Amino acid sequence: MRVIYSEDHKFRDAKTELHGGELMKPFEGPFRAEWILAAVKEQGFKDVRAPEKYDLSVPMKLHDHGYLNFLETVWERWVAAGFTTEAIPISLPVRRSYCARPPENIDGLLGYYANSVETSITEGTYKAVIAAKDCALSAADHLNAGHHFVFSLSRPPGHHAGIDLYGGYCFLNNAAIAAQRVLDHGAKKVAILDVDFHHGNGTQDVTYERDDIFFASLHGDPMDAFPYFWGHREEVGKSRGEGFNANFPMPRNTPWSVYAEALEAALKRISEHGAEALVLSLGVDTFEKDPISFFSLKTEDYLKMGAMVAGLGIPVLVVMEGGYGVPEIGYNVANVLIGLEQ
Ligand code: Q9C
Ligand code: ZN
Repeated sequence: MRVIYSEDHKFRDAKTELHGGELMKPFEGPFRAEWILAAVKEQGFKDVRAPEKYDLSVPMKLHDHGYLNFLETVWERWVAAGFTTEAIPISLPVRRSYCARPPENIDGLLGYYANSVETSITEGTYKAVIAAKDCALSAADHLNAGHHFVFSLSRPPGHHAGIDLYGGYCFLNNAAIAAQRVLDHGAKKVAILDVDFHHGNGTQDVTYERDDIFFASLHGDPMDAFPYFWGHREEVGKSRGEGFNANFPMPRNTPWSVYAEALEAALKRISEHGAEALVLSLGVDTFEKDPISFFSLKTEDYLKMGAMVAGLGIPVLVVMEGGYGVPEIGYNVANVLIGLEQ
């Protein structure tokens, strides 16, 4: 298993996250990638490589071009408006508002492109976002070159990033970008399986009307869990994408025995789709000790998760999503990789 990793993730190091009515130290920070890198190396995954550099041509196939320009320029525009703190939106388009065009004012623009407001934007954010995208694309190129398993050990994560939306610690949809690269190399059908605790609303947004990318997400029931407004079972895709989206919401304290049944069902759907390759959006915030989530998976369960996914018998590109707070996140990730290779 090749690991793709860029030090540039460290440029995403926000000081603030709006949480419980206060600005706190963010759950998503550089320490996560450092813990994960140390654990996967310790567990024997020593082939760690830096990504190649890529332009925005693949992201431009998935994301809105105005949104990409916003990500690139938001910090300078925020500073030009006289602000010195991290950028947080205060006004968002909601039910019955007209968001037909992005406002010119930076304050309005932040809200226009946000799907939630805990994700403060900082000076270095864009640089790290670009590096994460490069990790995903490099990993895809390794898969395209014939490697059966590749791990993009990147941050910030991507699965909450929609066509023209950031939030949930995400900016560019790294998993969908990797899937697109595999399609561009000649695959006709791929799948993205999202096992992060949170519904992959961004990935669902980006793939919802497509029949070449099957998307399945296993997550905390949106009645009770972020992102709240996506992830119900009845969301099955639209127009030519109808039938190519599958959501598996689950309740509090879901243990491995229940989770494994949903995973089995999702894998069956992916097989039926005829996917030639899989992008695994791997969040380990399903762990029992995760500080912001409510499933009850244990460290050894991640071995079984990897083995079940490997049972598909197709190449797997693992993209890092969430998993917070505790050093075990590194061992949980390593266990998925070990399980895949068994
Ligand atoms: N204040 C990912 O796992 N809000 N994103 C949680 C804590 C946002 C999670 C509540 C959670 C985003 C990639
Ligand atoms: Zn998550």
